[in-house]
Amino acid sequence: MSIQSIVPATVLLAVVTGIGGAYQLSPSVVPNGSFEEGMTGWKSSMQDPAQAGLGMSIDETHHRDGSRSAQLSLPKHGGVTLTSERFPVEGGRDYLCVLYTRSEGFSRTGSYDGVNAQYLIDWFDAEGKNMGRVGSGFSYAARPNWEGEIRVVSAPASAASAGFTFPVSAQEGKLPSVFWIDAVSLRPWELDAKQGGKSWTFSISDGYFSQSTFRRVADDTTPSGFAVIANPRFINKKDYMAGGIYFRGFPPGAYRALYKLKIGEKPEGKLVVSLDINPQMGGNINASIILSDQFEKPRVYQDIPLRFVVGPNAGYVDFRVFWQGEVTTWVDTVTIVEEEVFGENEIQALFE
Ligand SMILES: [Ca+2]
Repeated sequence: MSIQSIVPATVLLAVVTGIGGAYQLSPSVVPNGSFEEGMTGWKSSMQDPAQAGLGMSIDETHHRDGSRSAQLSLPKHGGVTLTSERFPVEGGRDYLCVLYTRSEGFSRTGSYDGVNAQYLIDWFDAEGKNMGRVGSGFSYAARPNWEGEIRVVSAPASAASAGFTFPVSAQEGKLPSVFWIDAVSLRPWELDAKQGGKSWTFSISDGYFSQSTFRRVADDTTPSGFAVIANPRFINKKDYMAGGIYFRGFPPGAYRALYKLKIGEKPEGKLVVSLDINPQMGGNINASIILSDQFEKPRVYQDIPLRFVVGPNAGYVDFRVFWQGEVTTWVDTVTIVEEEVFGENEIQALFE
């Protein structure tokens, strides 16, 4: 193991020791995620490269880990995109994504002022075909201190490799802006649900769905006797089959959402739903696209899991099911199972 892959591990060491070794954090699968080897494993591209000072460099002054970080500069308008090379991942596996950023310029008010930065993870199958993308936007306000982003991401079952993309752009930006990135990691996330952890169940037919598009129907196979149905024979619109839960009861910790879903038929490779978990503050903290192949059989409810980590200032959290318009789908409940509640040490190590 090289130095640069050891260094980011120290960030999470408190987590490993803080809860008696329940976490088994493997090394990150992102090559040179801390930019200690300069641009090895990364490439950048420019939009409107004629702008003086627009660009990407390795910064040895600012760093969250080691002695270097990636610096993306936007003097006026234009864009810079930093992209990692693709690295192998295991399909169907959960990964803990942690990365750190800081910024100058952007917006003085905190609302959008023409400058935008985000991170994206693309999944690819063995043939290199894009299997989907997850990610999130960063704060519009400048953040002079290094801040961590943390989320659990679930590699699609057919994923064989993945890559990070960080686009930073200024369309009508009033402030020259600089964005730094460091300690980008993706680690296999092994934590199992703890014994006796709390759980919360939301019955979607109680009203947590888009009622202008979908219907509550009787379903004797569910505990409540009701479910929400989406049938492409009658509905030609993609919409939220579940959402609006806005639950505030989570202490900072690791959780697993179980979406109880059923499909009417099992065609090959059809999009059924996309799932996402959205806190009030910050972008979504996990998302996944669910294909018909992921269901064992038609007409039987199955719990589709999606794991997530909640920080100290998440606000409410919403659990959504977005129907893709192709396969008859029922949703019964969303159940959230506690995996681990973080103590002060873990919160400090992961979020501060
Ligand atoms: Ca570094």
